[in-house]
Amino acid sequence: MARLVVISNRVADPRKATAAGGLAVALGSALNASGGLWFGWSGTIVEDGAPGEGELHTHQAGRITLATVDLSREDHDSYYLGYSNGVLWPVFHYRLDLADFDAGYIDGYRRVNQLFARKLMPLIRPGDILWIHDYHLIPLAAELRALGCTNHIGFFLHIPLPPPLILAAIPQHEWLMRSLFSYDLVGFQSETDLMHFSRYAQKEAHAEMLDTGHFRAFNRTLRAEAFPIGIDVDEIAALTHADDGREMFERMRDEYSRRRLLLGVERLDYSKGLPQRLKAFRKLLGKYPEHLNSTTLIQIASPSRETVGSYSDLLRELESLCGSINGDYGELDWMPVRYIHRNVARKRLPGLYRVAEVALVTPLRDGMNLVAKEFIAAQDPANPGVLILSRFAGAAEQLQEALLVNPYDADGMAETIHQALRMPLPERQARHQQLLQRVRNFDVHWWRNSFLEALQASGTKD
Ligand code: ADQ
Repeated sequence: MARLVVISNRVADPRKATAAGGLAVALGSALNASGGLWFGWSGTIVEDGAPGEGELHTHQAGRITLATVDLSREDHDSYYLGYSNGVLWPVFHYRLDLADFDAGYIDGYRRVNQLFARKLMPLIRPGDILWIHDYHLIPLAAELRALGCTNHIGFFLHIPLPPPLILAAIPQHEWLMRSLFSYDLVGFQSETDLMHFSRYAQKEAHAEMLDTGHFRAFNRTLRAEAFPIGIDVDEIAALTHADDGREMFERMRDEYSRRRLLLGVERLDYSKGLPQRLKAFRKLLGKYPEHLNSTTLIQIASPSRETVGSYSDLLRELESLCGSINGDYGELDWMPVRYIHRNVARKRLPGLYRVAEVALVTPLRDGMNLVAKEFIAAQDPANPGVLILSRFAGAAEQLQEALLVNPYDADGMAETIHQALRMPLPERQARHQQLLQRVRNFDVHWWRNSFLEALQASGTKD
């Protein structure tokens, strides 16, 4: 069995399972089986560090070697805050208006990818297979190839790939897309993302489409395919019944025994459609008075990237929207919106999912959205909640039995929430059964195994 090397911006210790999450656990089990290596940023910022330099730290976590590199303040700010989260994240989520095309960022992005390649190269052995994750590291394979790496290298993009004309707004789009051709396999979340790649490759890069899924350009051939990421269904089910999950469920059920609960859970991010959701909830209360004094929206938004300007603007907008809904509609004994700007411990989340009657997963754009899948896995099949899902989440391609909404349409979304709250039990059960089956069939183990099988089968075709 080939040794697996995983490279991602952040590295998690898979032994700390419940804190690390399903993805770390799934990758951890593949790394453990092959005695693998996980490489990435250490999380440490060296205030006066030299750009392009960083100390390498290695330690063992069971059979897995964790190797991490520190970043200088200048590299962190241009690579992570600047190019990754100020250019690629907004553009890939179709938000050209929020992109900050500061000319200095790209240098830091390239410098850190070169630093990672230099530090990683001596750790790679012949026959290793390399799996690189996400938009922070698009050019890493090209940098490794420049240093002579001939191993199989795969890339998975966790966020959406926009249509060619949006992508083309990035001044370095040609270089970025050319970098993808240093991989043997490129994986996307959805068929839509794959279609955007295919259109870009053929129109802008004049790639030749070979047999299904293979593209040839820049003297290299790569395979591109959709591998929708899944969750560890058994892990979520077990957390639902474990002490913390059960305690959360019982406490919330008792506290809100006279209320019907709607739930939103995400990182606080403009891609998640939070203001639009709150406006729809306000419409619901305005149009259907039967929900006054009876329905509560619990909105959990964990802090995220707070030093990026557009995120602090969003925080203020949300606080003001929640304040005005509560001020206009609240009663002494009923708050329509409970907004919590904090992280909820992973082991408690499933209990919260289970107590909610409706989950509102309504991003404006999302690569996949695992909250939607976790909500399904945490339900009681005998009395399941209803999933309201944005048609612009990657998950919507698979979860067709959810109530699909357009998050830009506040009136339509208010109607759908009303419909969800009135849905008869047999319909809820039938929809949930189909959704659970799909979430189970395409779980995180399926995702990991199918990507790695495809990567192993791909050859380096120069
Ligand atoms: P994210 O944008 O972070 O991930 P998502 O997939 O919804 O989005 O969440 C990832 C994990 O974070 C989930 O396991 C969820 O439980 C947890 N989480 C979210 N909010 C939380 C909160 N407030 N408290 C505690 N835990 C919380 C990116 C892409 C997604 C893609 C994933 C995986 O943006 O589209 O689905 O990667 O590929």
